[in-house]
Amino acid sequence: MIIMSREIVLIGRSNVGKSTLFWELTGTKVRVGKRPGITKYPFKAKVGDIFYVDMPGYGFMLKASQADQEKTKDLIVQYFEQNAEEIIMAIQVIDAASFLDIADRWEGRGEVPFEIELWEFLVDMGLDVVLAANKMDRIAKVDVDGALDLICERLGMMPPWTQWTDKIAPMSAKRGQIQPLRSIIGKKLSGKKAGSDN
Ligand SMILES: Nc1nc2c(ncn2[C@@H]2O[C@H](COP(=O)(O)OP(=O)(O)OP(=O)(O)O)[C@@H](O)[C@H]2O)c(=O)[nH]1
Ligand SMILES: [Mg+2]
Repeated sequence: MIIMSREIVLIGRSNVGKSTLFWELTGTKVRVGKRPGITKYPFKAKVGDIFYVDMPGYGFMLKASQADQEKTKDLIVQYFEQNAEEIIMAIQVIDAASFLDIADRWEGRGEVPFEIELWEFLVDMGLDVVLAANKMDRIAKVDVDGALDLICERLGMMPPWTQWTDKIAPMSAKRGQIQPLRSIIGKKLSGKKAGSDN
């Protein structure tokens, strides 16, 4: 019998806090930076029998050429295609405080925001995708539910977001406030063993 490794992959735009979250989840330090484009290669750490994978961020990068950005996109897509069988969950991390502005800007230019394209790509692959709505500390308390409703709607889920607490985990990785995500991961790991069908 082949025992496959099981992976939980962190993915998202540059500078949203993937590596900060990775540290919270695994206790493994990877470089965290004020500038985007800090993580260059998929980086793995094992917790129990699960590999967590920190991916490079896509999107705006200082000093990165258009070609480099395309390379990062390709790397991400390829990673998911080549490792689809091992990946039990994809955690798409966003900066909840700037997600809507960035999406509006892209749509204003007539483009599909890449964060939305990526979400749909992962869902279409049949992966279990969870949204880590990070940097919630930067959103005023009174605006939190409204912002999460809009984000959830943008990703094709019917608001209110509170219907989707198995898919959307508000958090502040920097402050170590990631309980909703821990609970989603916990449920996933207790409900499913390696090699099961879905
Ligand atoms: N305010 C706030 N800042 C955060 C939070 N999480 C991470 N950051 C900050 O965001 C910046 C980027 O964090 P990283 O973890 O390096 O982001 P990344 O997504 O791994 O970036 P790349 O590797 O470039 O793709 C750092 O300055 C972090 O301290 C958060 O919850 N709130
Ligand atoms: Mg990183």
